[in-house]
Amino acid sequence: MKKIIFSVISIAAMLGLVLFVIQPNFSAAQTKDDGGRKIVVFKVGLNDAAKDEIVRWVGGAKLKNIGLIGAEVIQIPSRAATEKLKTHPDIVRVDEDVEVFALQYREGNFRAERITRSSQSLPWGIDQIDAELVWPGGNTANPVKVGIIDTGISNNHPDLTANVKGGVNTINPRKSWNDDNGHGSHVAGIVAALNNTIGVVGVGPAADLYAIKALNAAGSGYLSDVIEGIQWAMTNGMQVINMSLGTDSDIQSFHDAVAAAKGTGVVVVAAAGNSGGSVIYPAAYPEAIAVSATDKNNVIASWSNRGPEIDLAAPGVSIYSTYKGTGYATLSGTSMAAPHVAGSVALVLNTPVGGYDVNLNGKWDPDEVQKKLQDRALDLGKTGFDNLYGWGLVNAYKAVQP
Ligand SMILES: [Ca+2]
Ligand SMILES: [Ca+2]
Ligand SMILES: [Ca+2]
Ligand SMILES: [Ca+2]
Repeated sequence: MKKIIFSVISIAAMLGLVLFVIQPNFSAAQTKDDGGRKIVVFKVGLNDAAKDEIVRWVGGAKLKNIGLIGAEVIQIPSRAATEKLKTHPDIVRVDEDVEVFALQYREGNFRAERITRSSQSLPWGIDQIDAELVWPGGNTANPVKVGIIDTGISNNHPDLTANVKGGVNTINPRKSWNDDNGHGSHVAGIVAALNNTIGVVGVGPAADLYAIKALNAAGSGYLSDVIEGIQWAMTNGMQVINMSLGTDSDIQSFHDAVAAAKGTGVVVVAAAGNSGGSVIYPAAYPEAIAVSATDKNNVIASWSNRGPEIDLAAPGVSIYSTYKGTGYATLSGTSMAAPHVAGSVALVLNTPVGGYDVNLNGKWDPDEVQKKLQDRALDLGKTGFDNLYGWGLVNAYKAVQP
């Protein structure tokens, strides 16, 4: 009798555990998995004809290939078709093609404050991380290639265009990578606005910028277009990728793409998010350098995301930089913090690797760059690593010293 009661309790306990584990995912699937765009990962080695046949089998329409992760983006007509697709033995996974967002912090009455100044000013963030102390030594991040995966970069900005060497529009490859929002141009200017007599100056004012337009005029886009942007960056020799964008959803395809980029030596920098909560994706992936946002007093912004995934902090409150067209604007967000780090990465890549060459291959690898930036950062908050500032405020000048 005792034994039977025990088994009943055990089974009940097991059922409870199973329900507990399954339920969160199940409810998420119910609300989101109703057809629409999916990132469909096929078994390795499957040929195109076989893939096409599977897509037809569920009444889907192929939108694009993402070879980097062995996937296709497919428009699926219904939830039932998605479930059917998942049962096919040649399908590894069906991921949601979630929406990703530019991480600009929008206050109550948000309006990009546009001011055009007659002479060049040194933005406070560039000064705070001591980038301006690096340039007199001859290091202006030239010709390090930095890919800005964002809303594009202005194609006619007098403070940017000499550094913009190319780009792509992954939303529609027949269309321009020109910025129709302003966010991407702002991020690009923080990395590498020109050191001349107008406007602003970036962290690495002679870095080569590449506009990878994956977000639309409203500052949002499909994850698949961002992943295609990562693929483009790898194919075109980017050394650094800045992603001032993110999503709350942890999608395996996104993680795989970021890991693949890092695996080929690309340094991936990402904004932590602006909800004041935990770090979002891709910043939360261990393969990305996650950046939180600080103000002029080196205090974390109340809205900056935080957590054990934060690697570094950088200026992100009231940052003046280039904007769409020929404009300038003051914006806030972890979107503005990440490019201070991406620019610092570009400066470090232009120095000898020296003692940081842990794997002794004679060149910088992403972990080595990150380690040096962390070692040379200004510790803030609690002594040593903490969840608000990571290893501290990035310092470009200290990071380029031997
Ligand atoms: Ca300074
Ligand atoms: Ca300038
Ligand atoms: Ca190395
Ligand atoms: Ca600290």
